[in-house]
Formats: sequence, C-alpha cells, structure tokens
Amino acid sequence: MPSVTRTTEGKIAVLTMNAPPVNALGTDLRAGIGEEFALALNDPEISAIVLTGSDRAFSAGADVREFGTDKAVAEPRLKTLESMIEGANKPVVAAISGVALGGGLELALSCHARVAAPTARLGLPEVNLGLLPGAGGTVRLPRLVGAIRAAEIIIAGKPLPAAAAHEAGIADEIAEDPVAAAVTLATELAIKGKPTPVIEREDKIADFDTDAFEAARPGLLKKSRGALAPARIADCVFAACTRPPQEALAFEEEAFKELVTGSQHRALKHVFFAERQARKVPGVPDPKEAAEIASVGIIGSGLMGGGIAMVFANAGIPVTIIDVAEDSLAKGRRMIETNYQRSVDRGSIPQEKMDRSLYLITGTTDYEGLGETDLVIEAVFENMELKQDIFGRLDQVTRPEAILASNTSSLDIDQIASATSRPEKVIGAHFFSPANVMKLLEVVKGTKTSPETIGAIFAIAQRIAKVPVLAGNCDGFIGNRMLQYYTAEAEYLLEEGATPEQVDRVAEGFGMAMGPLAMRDLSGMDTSIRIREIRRKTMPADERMAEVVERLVEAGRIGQKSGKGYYRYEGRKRIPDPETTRIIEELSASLGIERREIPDEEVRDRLFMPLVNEGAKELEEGIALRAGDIDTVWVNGYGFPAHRGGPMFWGQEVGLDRVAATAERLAEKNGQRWAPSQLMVRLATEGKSWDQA
Ligand code: T1G
Repeated sequence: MPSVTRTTEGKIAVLTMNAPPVNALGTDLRAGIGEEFALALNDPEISAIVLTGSDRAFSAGADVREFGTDKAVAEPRLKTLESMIEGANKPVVAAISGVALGGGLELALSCHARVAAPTARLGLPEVNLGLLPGAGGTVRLPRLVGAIRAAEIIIAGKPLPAAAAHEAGIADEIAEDPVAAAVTLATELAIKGKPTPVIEREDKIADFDTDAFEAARPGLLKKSRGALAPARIADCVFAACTRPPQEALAFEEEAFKELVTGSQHRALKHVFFAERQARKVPGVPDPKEAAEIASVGIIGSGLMGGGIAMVFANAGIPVTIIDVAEDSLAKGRRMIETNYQRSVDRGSIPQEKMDRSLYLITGTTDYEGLGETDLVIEAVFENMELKQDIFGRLDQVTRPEAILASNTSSLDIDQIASATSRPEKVIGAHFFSPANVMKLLEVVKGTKTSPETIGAIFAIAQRIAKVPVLAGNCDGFIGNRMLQYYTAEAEYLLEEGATPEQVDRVAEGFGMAMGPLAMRDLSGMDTSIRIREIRRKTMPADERMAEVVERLVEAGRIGQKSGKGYYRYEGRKRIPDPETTRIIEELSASLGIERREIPDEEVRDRLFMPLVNEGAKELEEGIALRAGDIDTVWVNGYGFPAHRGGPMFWGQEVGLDRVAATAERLAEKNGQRWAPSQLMVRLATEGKSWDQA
C-alpha cells in the first residue's frame, strides 16, 4: 500500500514517498502526501520540510494507469498538493534521487528548492504519452529556464541528467546525499526565509518576446510528424508568459484535458505498456535471475557488427570482434571511431565516454580469442552455408555455457543451430540498422532454444537499452515478414497509376519517418535484384511480383548512390522525375494495366492494412505472442508512428472489418497469401479486440 513515512532531523520533517516501484503519484500516494504535509505544516516543532522518494525514483509522475478514471482527478490532486506546498508557512525542499519525471518533477517544482543526486534525471516526458505536463509544468518551467528553452525541454520529452538540470536552474544543488543536503538547505531557509515560489517568479520571462517565440515555433515542432501534443505545449508555454499564472494554469488544464481524452494519448499509452509487457515472456525466467553476460564476441566487423559492438561497449561490456582479415578489422575499427567522434563533435557524448567504449572494443582474426566469452553474435552477410560454418567453429572454440546468437534478419535459426552441438544455446538476436541507434531487438527462438537462453538475452537487452520482443522462427520473423506486403503494395500501386511522390507523401503523412520508395532509393535497389529473382522462383503460382525495380535498375536508376532511382537527387534532396513516370507507364502498358487516379485513402489502406492482416496471421501461428508485441516491433524497428499505437492498435481503431475487406480485395488481385486472417475475421465479427483473441 503506497504510503509516506515521516522522520525528523532536528526541526526538519523528512517525508519519504513509498509507492514501489517508481512512486507513481496515484490517489493513495497523493493522499499520503497530503496528510503528512498537513501534519508537518501544523506541527510547531517543525520549521521546514524535506520531500523525497527512493534511490530509484523521487517519482515517475502521475499514475498513467489511472488516466481515464475518476481516480486521476480524486482529491488531493497534484495541483492541490502543489498549492499547499507553495503556500506553506515553512520552506519545503525536494531531495531527488533516481528519476523525477512528469508530475513528479512538477511536484518538485512547487517546492521552494530542489537538491538532486549526481545520477538523478529530471524531465517532463508527457509528450511521449501524447500529453503535456498537466500540473503546472508548462507554467513553472519557463519561470526557471525561460520560454524557448522550456518549450524545447518539454517538447523533446527527454529527461535531463542532474548536471544539466542544475545548469539550467531546475535543480538548485547537486549532492551525493540529497536528503542530508536538503535538510541543511531547509534549515538555512527556515532561518533566512523561504525563496519566492517558482510560480511567482517573473525574471526569466520578463523579456518574453511574442514574435521571437512564434518565429521559433516551426523549429520547435519540426519533429512532430503529426503528433498533436507538441503544438499544444508551445501554446501553453506562450500562455505561461503572456497571462497571469492562475489563468495560465487554467489554460494548461484545458489543453491537457483535450489531449488526455484523445486517440493519440490512447495509442501512446498502449505503446508504453506494450513495450513493458513484451519483456515478460511466459515460461522464461525473470531477466533479473538470468546468468550474467560479462563479455561478448562479434563475428563480422561490417556495418552491423560494428554497430552491435558499440552497443555493448556503451554498456561497459568488453567486446571482441572477429573478422577474417586484418584490413577488414582495421576498416571496421575506423568506422566505429568515426561514429563515436561524430557523437562527441555533436556534443551528445563526452570524450571520455568515447575513449572508455573504444577501450572495451578489441579485434582479432583468431577465433581462439572467444574462448572466455559468454555470448557471441554472428553478424556476417545472409548466407546460410557461411553462417553454419561459423557456428560450427564457434561450437568448437567457445565455452559450453556460451550463448551463440545470429543477427540474421530472416534465415532459419534451427538450420543455423543444427551446425552446433548446443541448439538450446542458439538464438536469433536481430538488431536493426543502425544497431547503435535503433531500439528494437527481435529475439528469435529456435525449436530447441532453452528458456534460460531467452531469459539471458532479454536480460542483456535491458543492459544495452534495447527493447526486446520474442519472435518465432519463420521467414522474416515478426517485422520483415510483414514488411514485404507493405513494399509489394507500394510497387503495385505504381504499376496501377500512383506516382512515387504520392505513395511516399501518403506514407509520410501517415507518420512514417520516410516513405517506402524513398527508403528503397536510400538503401539502393541493385542489391535486391538477386533476392527478388529467388523470391520470384519460389513464390506461389497465383502471385506475380511487380517489376518496377527491375525496370529502374535496367535504366541505371539504382537509387541515391547513382543520383537517381524512383527520384532524381540533388545531394540528398529528392526530386520527382518524369523519366521514372515514363518507365513505369511503359511497364504498365506492357502488363496491360490501365492506369488510373488512385485516391490517397486507398493508397493508405493498401500500404498499412496488409501489415495488420499479416500480423494477425503471426498471432494465429504463435510467431508473435501478443498484438502489443507486434506494435512494439513496428514502433521501435520500422519508424511506425507511435502516436498511432503500432499497426495492430491502428487496425483496431480503423476497424478490423475494414481491414478484412481490404484483404479480400487484395487477395483477388495479388494472390491468396493476402487473404484475410481467420482470427481477424472472427474478432471483427464478434466485435472483439486482439487481447480478447
Ligand atoms: N505510471 C504508472 N506506472 C508506471 C509509471 C507511471 N508514470 N512509470 C513506470 N511505471 C511502471 C511500469 O509500467 C513498470 O510496471 C514499472 O513501473 C517499472 O517501470 C500530471 C500527466 C520511470 C524511467 O512518462 O519512463 O505525470 O511492468 O519497467 O525501465 O503532468 O518507467 O513492472 O508492471 O519502465 O527502470 C509522466 C514513465 C506520466 C514516466 C523507469 N511520467 N515511466 O524505467 O522501469 S504522466 C512518465 C518511465 C504525468 C503530469 C503528467 C520509466 C522509468 P511493470 P519500467 P525502468
């Protein structure tokens, strides 16, 4: 039961919030805070108050699970507590360890001062839930850091390390022992008088310039990609600087209500909890009990191998990279150094972080170097014979307990495991490029992969800040198996009358980071010709693969690297090219396809509904455990807009009956692999959601 315990240090009351695991400010904890504050404020023996939480969290903010229920607005609300603190006749100091996020930081901002531990992180991440700080954050933060900086911080939604928070003026002091330091500060403030409450400070917004703020607005919103909250955050910060505090608080409350009842918050709340649920795999030991992985080997020093090596080194884990030749190792090393240097030059990591990580990465051509590693990840190109040869050698040189993983993006894990004497230790660890940036890790279990092996990979995923999702062992696992329908329809649409710029405009308007055709131009089309030929030979008799790629490659248009593909390029700028249209029109004519105007809505449905349908089939087959897992894959691995919740959540929102109807139509045109999932048809008929499957 959430509670608040009180201890006293001399004449200082120290109130400690206890609502594991992260002091989410649910009704019970809020009630406890209210009660203990009232007692302390009325206690003549108490001259000041310190509010603190646990080492892990001062508070992670409002309890997201309460949103949409009466509990969220039950008294004492956060704002009630903030008024009580700000209006207190005694100083109140927040002592912050761990995280102070959202309503947690807002509560701390209503205190008269804030002391943070050096490892604490302070932020207002509500935008990641499709919300904005609804307890005064948009009104108080500008009063500490100024309007534009406040808008930047809140719209970015990323917690600040304590040092940055201190530099910005959010934390007043950094101390190894925040509670002790807060007691000292509270004692001083009790004597010399409490500072002006943040809500009453005007100096940081006195020179607020409405024109300058409006001129900055486009830059503030440039990464919104259809999300509604960022613009509302900017509106609230503007109101905070142009209206009296109480009016600004009321304005913020209205904007918050608008967002918390909207579909984007529902979608983002789904993503938040789906990512956390994906970590829980029935029958797999809790990652906390997994055997520790203290050293890692990587086979292959190319783009993926180097990126994966960085991921482990960044987590402080020594990495040995194996490649066949010294010059490949040297080239791979240079690529890693360049990546780190770029981050240092951008200011996103300090030099010592780069030095420490590089120190942890070594390279050798000798497999014997892997004799003591706990985990080896193979990251060579997609050739089964080569992978089997590598796994056979790894089976010889590594300790029997070592886990052997493949970064393959679609090949059969069982076939790879058959090259070893330890199939229970063989698993897929599919990173997404660039591996040191993309958060998703598809963990692919083979028929014989043991629960302990899966648990160990889920545990290490947490340490390397990846989002793990368990996938069954099929062609393309969860994500790539669905992706093929998205890219295939993008091409069919071109043959039938759409233009590349229309397809990409619709996809990017939907919220994808980059449209499918621009994406293909970026990766280059020449490399896919061979794979396409193999697929053509093995695809079902009732299917025909579109031929746009082949026609463009024949015309020397292989993508950005050749200056032209679907588009013509000036640098990285893509320009529609009539030559592409001519080539596609010729193709349509040769196929006897009568081109037509295709409405944007049809383009959207044909790009995204097949994802939902194929995801449903993966649920039927057990390739994916939950619809939320599939959404987690797409949001973290493919740039699917999180404010739409992922393909499965979105499919449910638009109506599974509509998805099924589109699948029917596409099956007639493309072949039976596109036919509606029976599970989805049943749920649509019964009016049920994925979780009721
Ligand atoms: N509400 C409810 N549950 C929460 C929660 C929250 N705010 N934060 C975490 N949990 C649960 C989580 O679901 C998981 O549960 C467990 O705690 C551990 O979390 C009014 C409106 C704090 C950095 O957006 O970023 O305040 O799976 O697995 O990796 O303006 O949780 O164990 O059952 O993530 O160590 C704003 C969200 C809310 C912060 C810890 N706050 N949380 O990460 O552990 S809105 C946030 C996080 C708000 C006000 C507004 C992270 C973390 P379970 P975890 P972690």
